[in-house]
Amino acid sequence: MKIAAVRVTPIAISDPPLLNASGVHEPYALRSIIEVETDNGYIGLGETYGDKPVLDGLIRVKDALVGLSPFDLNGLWQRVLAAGQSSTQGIELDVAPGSQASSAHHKVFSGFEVALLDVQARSLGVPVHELLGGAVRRQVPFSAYLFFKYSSDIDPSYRRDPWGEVLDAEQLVGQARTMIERYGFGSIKLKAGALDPDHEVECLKALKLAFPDHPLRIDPNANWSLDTAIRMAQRLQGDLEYYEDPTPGLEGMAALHKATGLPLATNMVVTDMDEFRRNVALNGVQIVLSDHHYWGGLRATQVLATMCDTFGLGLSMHSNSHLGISLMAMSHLAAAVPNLTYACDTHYPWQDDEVIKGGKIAIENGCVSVTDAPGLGVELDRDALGALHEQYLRCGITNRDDVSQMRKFRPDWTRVKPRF
Ligand code: GKR
Ligand code: MG
Repeated sequence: MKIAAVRVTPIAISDPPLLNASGVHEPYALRSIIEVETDNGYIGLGETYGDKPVLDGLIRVKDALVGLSPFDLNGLWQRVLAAGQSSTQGIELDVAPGSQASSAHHKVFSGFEVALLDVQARSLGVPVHELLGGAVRRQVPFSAYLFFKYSSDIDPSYRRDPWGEVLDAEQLVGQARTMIERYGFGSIKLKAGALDPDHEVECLKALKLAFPDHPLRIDPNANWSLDTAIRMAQRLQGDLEYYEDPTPGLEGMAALHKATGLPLATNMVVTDMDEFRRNVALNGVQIVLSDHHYWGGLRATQVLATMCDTFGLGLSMHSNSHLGISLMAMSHLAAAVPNLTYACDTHYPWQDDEVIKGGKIAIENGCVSVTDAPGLGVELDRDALGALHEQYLRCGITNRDDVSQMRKFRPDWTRVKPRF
């Protein structure tokens, strides 16, 4: 079996005005959809970032894969290296983690690796989790990922969303209630770093009161100074499952852990093995949020999991805006990693668009189920792919830029971190 054709299609998916440390989400988030077709008729699917450097990298590699065996993942890595890498200029390093040059190859490799694993599994008639060593869980838990947000009425370019404005505690508890009623999530993550820290902590406390049995996490994306992060930690003691990226830098996180003893988590300061090594030396964070999209694929993330196990670190999973192919890749991976004991992050409830047949994947009791269907278990809806590609061409966005988007609403907004 050889690869006969590879297609990479950039798409734009509608996205609500979610607030974060950098600014606000644009009306569209970008993804790349990858199809790897073999000479005997199998098609494997992958999904990854759609920002220009990653898209360019995928396009540079794709034709070099023709003729390769889909089982030859080392051959894939050699071709990715041979194609060189794109500049990350213009990319928002803060909100698109793993954007540093060291992960450029890993991101391109990962997009194709998932598609090749999907082909391998389909040709063998087994699910992807079986290729990864077998599922230790069939139901993969995700957390309710809450955001402060503007109403979609703020600008006609946003698709109208039913979530409304969420800026205070009552509105946030309402958002959590809807998410939990709809999807059954058993834990909650609050994206913070957007509003005044004392106000965000008040909101978290309101969540604690409303959902006393749900483990809570807060993630200010390094937008709090060390002093602010320590002060908020004093207010948060006892409320948190973990404290995610409150303050910048590994050294800052190490100082925070030393001062507070709170379990710290990150998807910002441990994004490759070099940072992993430094983190072990510093005891900066105790929980690493994995993400196969920038750690170099499903198998590389299993290596990360082994490293976490070896060094006594916890393992969770990070997310950016994404669709169902990514969700299933995340779920097959999480199903096959025994020490991934925290509920994973996902932006999936925030996305209405979908690119797979049958529409949105079900999240029930807070979990995505993995089955024994071959491969990732999802098929591409070509009409939807075409429409979302048209949307990409129409929207004109080629790189995520939450800072410039925020300036439309607050002209004095600047790129500064930590802001508080
Ligand atoms: O979508 O605004 C967002 C998030 O802030 C995202 O960009 C982060 O990468 O979800 C992520 C996180 O956990 O830091
Ligand atoms: Mg985070």
